[in-house]
Order: sequence, then structure tokens, then C-alpha cells
Amino acid sequence: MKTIYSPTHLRHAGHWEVAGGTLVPGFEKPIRAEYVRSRAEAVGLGPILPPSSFTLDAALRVHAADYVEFLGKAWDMWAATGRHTTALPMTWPVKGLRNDRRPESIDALLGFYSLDAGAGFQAGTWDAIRSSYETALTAATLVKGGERAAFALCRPPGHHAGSAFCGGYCYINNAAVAAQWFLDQGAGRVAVLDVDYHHGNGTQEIFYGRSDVLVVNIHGDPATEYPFFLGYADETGAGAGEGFNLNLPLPWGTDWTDWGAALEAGCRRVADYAPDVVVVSLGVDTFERDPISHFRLTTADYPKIGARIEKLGLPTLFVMEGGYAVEEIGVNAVGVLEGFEG
Ligand code: SP5
Ligand code: ZN
Repeated sequence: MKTIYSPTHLRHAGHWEVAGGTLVPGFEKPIRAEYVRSRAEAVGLGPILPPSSFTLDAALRVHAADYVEFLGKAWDMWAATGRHTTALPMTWPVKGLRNDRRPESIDALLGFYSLDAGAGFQAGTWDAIRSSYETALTAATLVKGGERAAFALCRPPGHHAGSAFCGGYCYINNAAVAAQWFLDQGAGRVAVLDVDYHHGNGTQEIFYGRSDVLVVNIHGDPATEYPFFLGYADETGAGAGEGFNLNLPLPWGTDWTDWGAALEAGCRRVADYAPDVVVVSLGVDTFERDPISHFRLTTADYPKIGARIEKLGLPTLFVMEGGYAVEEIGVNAVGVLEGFEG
């Protein structure tokens, strides 16, 4: 399987996040993608190729134009105020405040376009966002061209990013962009299977009212786990999208027994849907030693995930999402891909 990778992700570095009541170095750090790339090389997964250039048109199919414009200028606006640490939001338009007017100052815009203080901006963040986006589209192009599967080694990740907000380390929703791109290239139906520990709230929001993209999520129960405010089992889609969103929330402590059963249920739903292509939001923060998560998958479980997805017999695009146990992220993520290849 070919991997698409760009070192431009390294420019998104040195950012801080708010966690546990303090400012800490971002868990979503550059070494993550380097461990995954070096493991793909070590096991001979296949060629590692750079992304091609793409305009932002495909991003604008799933994101609001004003939001994408904000992503491109957030750092410059922040730096123009004389600050050089991570640009982070601190005020949000929650219920009872106005969110129907786009504000002007960078501090206001950060809150207006964010779900949390987990997606900060540094000088190189926009370049990394763009290269992550191009990585997803380049890998999607391989699958469209007839490859059975391809791996988009995206960083930063994307599945928390909605049509007009960033958060949870995510800015452009790479998996959603790719799913929409497949449709725009002629696919009739696309399934997104999100196996990251956290609910892919952005992907759900983007496709919630539609039947041409099935979204299946296996994740920590939002009653106790980030992103908290979406991801319950009763969210099944709306309008024409009714029945085309499946959430499989699981409690803290879940191991392969119940996680594997949820994967089986999710894969059966995907098979019933009979999509032309599957986009896998591949997070490996389900790992037992992940520093911010609470499932108990082991390194030996990851190839089983890939093997089950392969059994669908469908063209498959893997898009990298989360995973913060950096020493093991490469073995676990590439383990899924090796399991797929059999
Ligand atoms: C793509 C992805 O996996 N995003 C995850 C965003 C999670 N944000 C919440 C992080 C909470 C960190 N809590 C720190 C606990 C340290 N023991
Ligand atoms: Zn995650």
C-alpha cells in the first residue's frame, strides 16, 4: 500500500493546549507522524510519496468559505497583535450569546470558529493544514485510480473539524474532504468508518442530513469523554440523512471483546450500505497506554482491525487521525494497514 506523506507537517510545532487546568505542550506533536512514517518504512509497507498540489476547492465543498479564510489568516492576525505564543481561543458564543454575527478581532474570531482550546495556531500551522489536506486528496486520487487502498499520513488530523469550526487538534476535515471528493468524482455512495477513540463530531455534522455518505463512529461515550456534546447512539441522521449515521459509543475501559464487536456491527452496516469506497478515519488512541484516552486495545489488536476492514472488499482510503502514545503509534497504525494487506 502506498503512503502519502509530506514533511511540511513539521511546521505545525511548538503549540500549547489547555488540559487539566493548565497550559501543556500539545499532545498532537510532530514526532507522531515521524514514528508512523518510519514504521511504514521499516516494515516495507510500500512506497512513501509526496502529495500533489490542490487548490482549496475541495475543502470548500465541506467547509464554509469564511472559515477556511480564517484558518489561513489566524496566525498572522494574532502575531500582528504582538503575541508570539500559540494563538488560542478563550471566549465562546455558547447558548445565550450571539453567534449570528462574525466578529472582527482575532480573539473573538478564535472563539467564533473553535469548539475548544485544542487547535491552536503557530506560524507554520496553516502550511501544515494545507499539506495534510493535499495528502488526503493525493491518496484519494490513488484509490480513485484503481489502487485497492492507500494511506494518507495526515497531520494535523481532521475529524473534529466541522463545516465552520476547528478543535480537538483538527482544522480541515481531511476524511470529509476526501469523502466529498469521491462523490464529486462520480462515486454514488461513500462510507466513513471512524475508529479513532474520540467521536468524529465534525464528520457527523458535515454529513448528518445526507444519505450519500454513511458515517459510522466507534468511540468513547460522550457522557464521559471528549468531545462530550455529540456522539450519542440516538443521533441517527436528520431528514434525508435519517438512518445514515451510526454511533457506537463505548465506556471507559473497553477492550477488544466489546470494541471488536462494535467494529463487527459497524462493518455490517457499511456492507449493507454497499458504498463505492470506504474512508477510514484511522486513530490509534484506542491503545491501552494512550495518555489521554481510556480504551484498552493492545498492539496485537490493530492488525485485526485492518483484516476486518479488508473483508468488506471495497476500495479503501485510510486517513490518519489521533494516537498520542508516540512510541507505539507507528507500530499500531501501520499494524492496521499490515492487517489489511494480510
Ligand atoms: C484527533 C484527536 O484524537 N483529537 C483528540 C482531542 C482530545 N482533546 C481533549 C484532550 C484532553 C486531554 N486530557 C489530558 C489528560 C492527561 N492525563
Ligand atoms: Zn482521538
